[in-house]
Formats: sequence, structure tokens, C-alpha cells
Amino acid sequence: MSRLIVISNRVTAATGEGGAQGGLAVALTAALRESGGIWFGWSGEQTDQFTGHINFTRNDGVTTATIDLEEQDIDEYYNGYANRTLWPLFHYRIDLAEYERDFALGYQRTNERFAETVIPLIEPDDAIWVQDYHMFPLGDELRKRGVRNRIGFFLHIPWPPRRLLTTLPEAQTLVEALLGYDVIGFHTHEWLDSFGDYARDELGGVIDENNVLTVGGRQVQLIACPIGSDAAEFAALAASPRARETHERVHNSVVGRALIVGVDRLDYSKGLEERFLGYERFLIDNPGERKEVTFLQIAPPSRGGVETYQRIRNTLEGLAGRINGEHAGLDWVPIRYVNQGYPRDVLAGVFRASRIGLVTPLRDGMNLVAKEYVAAQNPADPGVLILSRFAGAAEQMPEALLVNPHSAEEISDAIGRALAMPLDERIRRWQILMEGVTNQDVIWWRKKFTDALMAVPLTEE
Ligand code: GDG
Repeated sequence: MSRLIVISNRVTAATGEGGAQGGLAVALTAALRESGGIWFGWSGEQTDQFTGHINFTRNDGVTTATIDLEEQDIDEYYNGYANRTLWPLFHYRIDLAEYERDFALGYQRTNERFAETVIPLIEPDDAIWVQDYHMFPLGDELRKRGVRNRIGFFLHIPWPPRRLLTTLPEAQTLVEALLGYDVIGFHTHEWLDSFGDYARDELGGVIDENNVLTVGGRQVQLIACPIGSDAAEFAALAASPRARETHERVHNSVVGRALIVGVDRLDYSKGLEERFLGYERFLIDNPGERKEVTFLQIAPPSRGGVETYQRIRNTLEGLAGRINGEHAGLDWVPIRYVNQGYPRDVLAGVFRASRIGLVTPLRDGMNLVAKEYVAAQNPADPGVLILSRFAGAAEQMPEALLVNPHSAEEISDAIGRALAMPLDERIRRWQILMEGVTNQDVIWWRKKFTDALMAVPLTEE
């Protein structure tokens, strides 16, 4: 069996501490342990001058290989092109996207550095799996340097509609570079189709009934391969002692009220402002029920080096303060807004204690929180998932209450409906959702992708 080389911006190999890590780290670590191989990427550290020195560590049967980057690379490649250009554009926010040549040049340069540094680690039979939008050109850079191994790419965020993508000055170069991969995976058919539209209309590509794209002499297998959560592990976490203790604490703190929970990285794509306003609409529209609910939003800060993220933090603090100021009473505060992260077992306990999981991103590649919320529920008394139609997860989870996250009224109506939902309907919906998240979990996702990659013929000499 081939070794696997995973390449991603950040390397977060699981350390064997059980529940402390996210599903992606757990899945990729498991894959690497099974097939042998290396996880390569940026260490997250800065160095004065890029040397290409690789720092190897071996943990729990997995080798990680990381490099430090120069300040200019971090500014232009990571904070710049990845987080200030591609992330907003791919989440349909061209109003926030910054198009600067220096960012594009730094992105390209850093990808070339990744390619040059990783090549000595690659053996002829290895399969290479590149992750996410930080690394679009990497496959092509490896090909230019003579790598003929199977190389796959998985995109964790949405692919934008053709018309939006054409606003990016480097769009065509980026998509042409993607043709260096053998397999390109997307979470949903919607993202795959948007990519196909661009390849057809702008590059003259042809896509056959098996989703094989042909452009010029290159053939690329496109697949829709939705990532899953570590459902069984998360369900077990929800029954762990710390989760139970958390459940009890949170439950007691709401004194008989229904808890509504949201957990998101602090990011404008997650629709937090719209969610707060939707919840406020519920309070206004339902004076009889308003004191029967409490909304807990957990939002650990992310990407603090980018100004937009500092702005959203201020906006949300202001909004939570205003809503609480206007609606709170002597013994009730409508929103608990918490700006910090918690261990996964604590999160699992919070999910289980919550009658509603409110997951309303404006745009999201998949959204794993939706799946984790389902996995953590008590089968005998499950809560209700309210999910944005614009999360990739909506394609697989029609039994959730699907809402348009831009509409405060729809969010408000869905909260009302979830609170009134009888137990038998809650159980029926949850059972179908749980079957889905269990069958199509993160291990299923990894296998589906690597099977597709191993099925492509090797690039000819
Ligand atoms: C990208 C795409 C796609 C959150 N707060 C805490 C915490 N988390 C964990 C969640 C979940 C993960 O972080 C977030 O994953 P999401 O999928 O919701 O979102 P992104 O970070 O934007 O991820 C997304 C994903 O890639 C995978 O392909 O689904 O669409 O945007 O696992 O539980 N974990 C801990 N404490 C927290 O406070 N421990």
C-alpha cells in the first residue's frame, strides 16, 4: 500500500490525548498511522530568513514535518492572500476581498517554497493529499519539478460561482494550476458544479458523466466528498464525566429555561450578527416565551492579525450588549456571549444540555458543529438542529430545520417551531440525522477521497 503525504497550511496531528482535537486532525492522523507517511506544512512559527529547514517530530505513530516562514510570507501568503483575498471571495464576500498583487506574489512564492522543501521527502510510490485554499498552486509546482505521483486536492471551503470568481485577477492562473492535481474534492455538488462552470466557460473544459474534467491534455477527477465528524467519538465524549458535569452545571444555570447554543470560530462567514438579530426578533415576536429561553454563543477569536476580524469582534460585543440591555430582567439575561474556546468534552456536554443547536452561517464549506451537535444528543430526548441552507451540511441534513440565515423572521420562526416540537418528532428527525452523521463520518470521508485518488492511473512520463 502507498504511503500518504498530507500537506496542509497548518499541521495539527492528533497527540493521542483523545477528545482534545478536532475531527480533521483525528482522521488524517488515523490515515497516516494506517498507511505510514508524513504530514507536512507550516509550523505556525516565524523565522528571520527562510532556510527550508524541516523540523521532524514523531508522535503516536505519525511523523510531522514542519517549516518556519518569514514575516513577509506570513503577511502576504497567510494573512494576505489566504485570509484577506481568497477566504472572503470564496465565502461570497467580494466586498471584503482585497486584491493586491503583492499578496498574490507572496502566495505563489510561499507555495513554491513548500514544493521545493517537501520534494526530498516524497518517494516514488507515495500518494500526496493537499488540503485547502492555502495551497491551490502546490500540485502544479510539484509537477513542474518532476513529481509524477498521484496528487489529490481537497477544498474545505465553498467554491464561488463563476461570476464572482472572475473578479479575482489571478482566477484563471489559479484554476489552471489546479489541473496539476489528479483528483479535486469538494464538500458538495453545488461547489463542484460552480467549479465545473468555471472550467467549462472560461477554460473550454469538458466534463463527462463521471465528473472527469478534460482541459487540453489534462484529465482531473472531480468528486463531491462531504467531510464528516468523528461522530462515535463525539457521542462517547458527550457521555464522559466532564461532559456530564458540564451538562449539569449549564442545565442548573438556566433554571428550567430552554438553552439555545451556537459554537463558531469568530468569523464573518458564520452569520453571528444575523443570528443575534434573529434571536432578538424571536424575543420581540414572542413576549410570552421570551423568558423561557437563554441563548449561549461560544465564539473563540480567530485570525486576530486581520483587521476585519477585530471589527467583527467589536460589532458583536456591541450587539450582545445592546440586546441584553434592552431585554434583560432582574433574573434573566437573554444572551450569554463567551469569547473563548473550551475543550471538546466540555463542548459535548454543552451541546447535550441544549434544546436547540443554532447553526446559521451565511456561507460554509460544510460546518462540522452541526454534525457534532447531532452526535452529542441524548437519544431519548434529543434537541433540534436549526441549520442554514447555505452551509454545505444542509445537502446531507434535510431533517434539520433549514433556514435562510439572512432572514431574522425565518430564524425567529424556526426557534419557535423547535421549542414547540413534540418529543416523537424530535426523536424521528434526530434518528435520521444521527444515522447520517454516523455512517458518513470523518473516516468514511477520508476513505472515499483516498479510494478515488488511488483509482486514477499514474501520470505518464
Ligand atoms: C473549515 C470550513 C468545514 C469550535 N469552537 C471550539 C472548537 N471548535 C471546533 C468545532 C469544529 C471546528 O472547531 C470548526 O469546524 P467548522 O466546520 O464548523 O468550521 P471551520 O473552522 O470554518 O472549518 C468548514 C471545515 O473546514 C472542515 O472541512 O466544515 O466549512 O470553513 O470541530 O467543534 N473546538 C474546541 N473548543 C472550542 O471552543 N475544542
